Amino acid sequence: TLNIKINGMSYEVPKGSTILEAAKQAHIDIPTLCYLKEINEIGACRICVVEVKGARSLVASCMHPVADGMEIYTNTPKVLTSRKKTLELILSDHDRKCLSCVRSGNCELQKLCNDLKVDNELFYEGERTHYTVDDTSPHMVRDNNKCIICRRCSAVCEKVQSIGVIGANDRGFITNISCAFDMDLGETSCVSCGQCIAVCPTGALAEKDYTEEVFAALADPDKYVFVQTAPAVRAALGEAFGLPIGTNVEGKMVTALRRLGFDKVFDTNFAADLTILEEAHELLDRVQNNGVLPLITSCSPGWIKYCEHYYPDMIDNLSSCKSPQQMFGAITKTYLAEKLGINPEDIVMVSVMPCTAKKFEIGRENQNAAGVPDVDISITTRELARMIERVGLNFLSLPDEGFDDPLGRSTGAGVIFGATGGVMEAALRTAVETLTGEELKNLDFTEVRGTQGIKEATYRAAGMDINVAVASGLSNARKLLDDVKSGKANYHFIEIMGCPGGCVNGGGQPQQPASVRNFTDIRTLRAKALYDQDAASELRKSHENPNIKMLYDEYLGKPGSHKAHDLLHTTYVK
Ligand code: HC1
Repeated sequence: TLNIKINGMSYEVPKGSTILEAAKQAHIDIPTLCYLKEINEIGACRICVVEVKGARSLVASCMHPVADGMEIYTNTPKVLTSRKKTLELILSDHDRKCLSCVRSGNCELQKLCNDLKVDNELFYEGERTHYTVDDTSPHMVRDNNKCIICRRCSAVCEKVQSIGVIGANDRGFITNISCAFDMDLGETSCVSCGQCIAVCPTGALAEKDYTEEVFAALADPDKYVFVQTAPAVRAALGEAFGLPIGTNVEGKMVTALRRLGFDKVFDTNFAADLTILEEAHELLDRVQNNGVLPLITSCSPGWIKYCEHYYPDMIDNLSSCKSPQQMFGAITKTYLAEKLGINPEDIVMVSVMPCTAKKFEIGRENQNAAGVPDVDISITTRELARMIERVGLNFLSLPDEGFDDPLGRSTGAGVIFGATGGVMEAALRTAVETLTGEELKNLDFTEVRGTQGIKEATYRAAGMDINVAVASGLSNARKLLDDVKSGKANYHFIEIMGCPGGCVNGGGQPQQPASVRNFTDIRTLRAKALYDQDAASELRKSHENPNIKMLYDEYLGKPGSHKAHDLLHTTYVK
């Protein structure tokens, strides 16, 4: 450890800490803007400056390591004035329509301006840049008039997702974050993952908001409006209402949806169970009949688009299963519509997802089992939170209610889909029991749990070794696929999720500010909510879901049947 002084008080801090980290241990939150731990460590914005005795100028605390005997001052007039000036300069070229901004109330810039008493927004009023809003991609809107050029978005796009479709163009006053050759985002190979939105400190990046369309459907007396909620939504929606990260709010979420006016409140987890039956069947079929291996999961639409763009030679490895979101819509508009005696054209299927790429997925080809789109509107967790606020529902005091039957019933295997490794674990529970014909003693495949970017394991069943791997975050997917292609790795089954940590960390989840992200393992906390729900579930294997059994008995026949293929499987673009 090292001995240092902060604001005249002595502290012992670990060697290798930055000043920012050392101050955190001393209960001092130094403000940051551009800094994102391990993603954007560029020390550029100068909000986190502090005085260090003996240094010639103020230093950026996010990057500056502590040294033994260092004396640091975080709150001198010089420091506070410098931070305020930086903010005034940012505001001099910032669209200050805070009243109507989607981030009002959780904008990091707004909070800093309040905290640092920036009381004259026009201090450096003068020339302004003006940008056209880019709404060309299916999932998001980019408004550079609100961009502060912190570069968090481009760092996450390039380093975490290994895509890099956005970056700084031009220089000086007109520096702006945009695509190569000023192309629209919709023209690039952006995969719609929304990780850039999740890290944006302001309202410059936001999902395309479809809340008005949902309200309009709810108000239409001729429509049956059904909703499905993704596994990971329940683990994060509470954050939008101030609950601690990792609080499972499934019961309140269901109640809120019912009171918003949805005719049926269903659970995507049901379709996650259905996916497992189809995908486990596909895996065993490929293993036993010399099919293309490794089989790779297909639930994450950001990953699918990435594969189509960057690994077109591996398209045949993708599972032909539609994602649970799409299977859900397909079953609702065929099986359920027939059961209820309603016309699929009169159903509006809304999905609530932690994901922005799901907005893209609903418009893909070959996703219309009943001749109409399987899913009509996909909204994010954040949009649902806004709907709840708009109608004045007091979320925190709502009672807990349960999902509707029959598509609200699910198992613990379905809920863990929302965390990296969860689809693999759920599939193994079913595949191993199917292969051996025996009941598994231990349902926890702990080797594939956890937030590491790449995980590997080998399981022995019915005399054969099953090699599996799990990757989350697209740069990890790239590493794994390169190993597969070079012959360095040999797997039967791979799970890939586009977002690092899986859907719990999706681009549509409530945004946590960098002050939280830099010091909290958000993914692990949200994932724990799902694993706890699984552990507490009466049924933990997809093939034991009684309503899935009923669906096969009454309608689909067997997993992999002709009808199942017609309704639940899809194709990809090479
Ligand atoms: Fe996901 Fe999935 S787990 S993709 O991460 O397979 O979005 O939560 O809904 O479709 O079930 C997302 C989550 C989600 C699908 C399921």
